[in-house]
Amino acid sequence: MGESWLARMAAGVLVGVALAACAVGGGVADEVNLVPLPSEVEILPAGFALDEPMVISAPPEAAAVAGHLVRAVLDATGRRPELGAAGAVRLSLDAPQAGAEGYDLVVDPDGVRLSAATPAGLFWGVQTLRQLLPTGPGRQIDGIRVSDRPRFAWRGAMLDVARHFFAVADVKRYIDLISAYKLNVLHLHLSDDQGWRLAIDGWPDLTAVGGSTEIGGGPGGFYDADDYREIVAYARDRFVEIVPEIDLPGHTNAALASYAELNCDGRRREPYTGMKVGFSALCVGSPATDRFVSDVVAAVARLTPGPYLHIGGDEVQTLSAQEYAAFVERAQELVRATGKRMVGWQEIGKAKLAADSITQFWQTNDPPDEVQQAVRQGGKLVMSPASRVYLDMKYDADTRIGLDWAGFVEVRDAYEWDPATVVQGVGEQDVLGVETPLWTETVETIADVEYLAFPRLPAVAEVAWSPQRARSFDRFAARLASHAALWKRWDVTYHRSPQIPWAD
Ligand code: IFG
Repeated sequence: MGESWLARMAAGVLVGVALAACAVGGGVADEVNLVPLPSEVEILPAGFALDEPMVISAPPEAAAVAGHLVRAVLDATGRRPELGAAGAVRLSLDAPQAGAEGYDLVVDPDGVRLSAATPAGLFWGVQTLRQLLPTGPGRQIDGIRVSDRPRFAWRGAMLDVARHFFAVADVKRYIDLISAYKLNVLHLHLSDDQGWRLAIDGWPDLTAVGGSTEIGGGPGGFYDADDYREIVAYARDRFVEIVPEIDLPGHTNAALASYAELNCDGRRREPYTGMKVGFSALCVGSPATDRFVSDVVAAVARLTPGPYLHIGGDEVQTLSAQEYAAFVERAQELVRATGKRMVGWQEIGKAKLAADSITQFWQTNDPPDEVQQAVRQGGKLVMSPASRVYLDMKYDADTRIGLDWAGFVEVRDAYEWDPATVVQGVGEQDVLGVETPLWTETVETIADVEYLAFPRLPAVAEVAWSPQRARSFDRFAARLASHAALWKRWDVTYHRSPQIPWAD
């Protein structure tokens, strides 16, 4: 047994240790600047040269995903790949072991092979590939093998288009950015005290009056049915599900200012463009209110192909516990009659919930009784702890925009938590996923949205996608540092957090 045999054995042991390390945190997976961190990464000795025109082949069911890859390669390298039958870049749907959203990716001198069980899995694999592509022409994609599956099914962002209205183009831009980090839900907060943003057949003043205001007195705006369908289609083309929220029975001044009959005293309210919360509520129990809620739920359900309809339920300070619970239970009945699953902010835990209803945890300044009540009723949770993932929280005292009622939230705060242990009595099996809300009281432009979302949204995306045991902030920060180059190419406005060792 020569010296070389022993050396080879030692090398083999080292590689084995490295692979084991990456499975339990640190090591190989962290050497590649991928966010979210994949389940398994192996560095291969040789990569795929991009010196001749790239040809991509894909089955018909993956044609749309192949189109996204074409645009990604063009964006990165400046050269447009072709689609063909026998390409060196091959997408395939022959990996049933990848599950609903997983994928397997191999890059070596023979080319790029991306396989999944579903087009969604291929699309998430393409988002990983985007982060591996060299910038500029004529270089190579380094050799790698990735096998990746998400931890949670619901990986969401919420955009409040009620406090300040955001046009369809801005919403599409946000969908581009959240899907690049494998988020698959965009929750749109479509109504509040300051604005009603979705046209509802039979209730034209909701948008004619309720849609004409916003915080600060701007012109507001709203989506008609075609606008909303355009947003839904754009999102679904990127495997993002739109979850519409009509906030009820509180946060309803825009509706109360639109229709007198929704007010118990029969008088329309004045439009409100301030920032207070909790003061408004529908006249629950009245026939007019029941007809209103029934029409709105039916209209939103008809426009939404996805399985979820969010009815809000937060911060109702002017109803009794009984009135509130009765309203939530009626709204739940109306939502389920459309075939959708009801989602609501954590306060709905005080009502009787159907087992398929979903409760969204948010309020970290109060004890989590409502959340524990929801879990005791068999409900699943979406975790949005304000002190961790509310993107409208300031980074620090100097942040130009944002609020601070849940404290300052820097990128480390958004990263260093576990959805399965953050609330007593709530474990992994109770958690459907994670969602990062961005409330827009102080946020007026898409650049403001991007500034608050980056770098914290990629941090939350890793919490939602990656294995908990493999996550550490310092290694995440080192990986994320190189993404500034991506954000520069994508023209993303972002916060140069001192917690990230930016590469440039
Ligand atoms: N809480 C309110 C939001 C918004 C937020 C701002 C929830 C569920 C404070 N409700 O968060 O309407 O005002 O950070």
